[in-house]
Amino acid sequence: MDVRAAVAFKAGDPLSIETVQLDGPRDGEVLVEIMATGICHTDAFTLSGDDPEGLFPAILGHEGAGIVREVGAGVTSVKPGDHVIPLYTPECRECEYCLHPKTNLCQKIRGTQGQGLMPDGTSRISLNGEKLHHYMGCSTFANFTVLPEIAVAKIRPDAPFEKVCYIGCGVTTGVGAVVFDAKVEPGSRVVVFGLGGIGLNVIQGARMVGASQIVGIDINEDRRAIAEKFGMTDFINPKSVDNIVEAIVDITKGGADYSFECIGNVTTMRQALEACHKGWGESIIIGVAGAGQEISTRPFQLVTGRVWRGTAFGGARGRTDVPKIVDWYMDGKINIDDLITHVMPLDQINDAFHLMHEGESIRSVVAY
Ligand code: NAD
Ligand code: DAO
Ligand code: ZN
Ligand code: ZN
Repeated sequence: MDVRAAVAFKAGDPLSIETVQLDGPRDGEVLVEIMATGICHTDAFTLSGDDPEGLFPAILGHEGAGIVREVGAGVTSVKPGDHVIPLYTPECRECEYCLHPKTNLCQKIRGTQGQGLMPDGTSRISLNGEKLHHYMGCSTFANFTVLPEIAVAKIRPDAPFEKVCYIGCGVTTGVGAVVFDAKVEPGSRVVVFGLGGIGLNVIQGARMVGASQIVGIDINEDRRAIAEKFGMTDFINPKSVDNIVEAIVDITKGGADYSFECIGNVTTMRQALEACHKGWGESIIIGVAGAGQEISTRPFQLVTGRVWRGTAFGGARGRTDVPKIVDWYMDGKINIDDLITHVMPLDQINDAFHLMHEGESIRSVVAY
């Protein structure tokens, strides 16, 4: 079938709106009509060429929501008409990782997904006979896409697509990092580096679980007001202090119980660790640093009880946890509406990248 898509032909170029050809779902796959997609920093990271796994030409996008239109042979968990959110971290419920209680990193289709292919090793997308790569197993910058059954979360039908698409990455990554991975306790002092599309969700996750102090760190002063709305109690602009680690240790009266790095900068990753409380503070890396970059600290930071860890997709098991997060939104426990600052048609998708780079948007959403 013909599909409207934004194609990334090569790193650094704007996306190009094209009519591409999409093959139907094969065994264990589903055809989904994408109704809305968010544009995440990670799409920009890949488009920039900094992503070591980036493949071109490709259809990017991994933060979507839509409706199942057709299912391939053997599909049992969803049917045409079901509303779903695509999962770049699938949940097969049978691999060694899915059966392990300490990870959400299902490995069932990891190899082919990393090669921009469906699990049978082929692509469903082409343009004038030339193969296009899938992206993160999702490719939501197209009004239809094909996904493995294990990579869709069935959600309630009354949830608005142009809001809950954000649960496909940013909301789940931020809120989940607090709830599923760090397991922040009520009364905790939390520090969040980077108040963008991820960090603001860390803030609202911390508020939801009852953190007593939530310190936000950002070089963009404009982020202060929105972060306060989401639960931030204190703000520090690193440009306004001599030593950001000392400033955090001071304001938290000894250091963070939990810090979250939501920028992707190895310098702020070190600061986030060293701003943790001696003896028990945990620093969780969410940001994705550029290819080849490395983190460092004095090992004595860890010897004296600080913990350094990371999280992908907020530790969420997609098919199980994403429908719950949709419920949290529909029940008013989390706020998505105020984070979606721009909505646009597909043919204006390049504006979303511009707004992100200028720091003018929190989340832009394409509504098909
Ligand atoms: P964003 O661009 O919306 O937000 C980043 C924020 O950091 C901005 O507000 C910016 O002003 C601030 N910032 C930049 N440099 C800073 C500095 N030196 N000190 C303080 N603040 C600074 O990005 P986002 O969408 O929130 O994504 C954040 C990171 O999370 C990215 O690296 C992205 O790739 C990553 N990510 C990770 C996962 C995961 O599962 N681990 C999922 C999604 C995104
Ligand atoms: O299982 O080895 C693996 C890879 C899992 C990838 C998880 C994604 C990590 C976060 C990247 C940013 C997502 C938008
Ligand atoms: Zn993302
Ligand atoms: Zn699995």
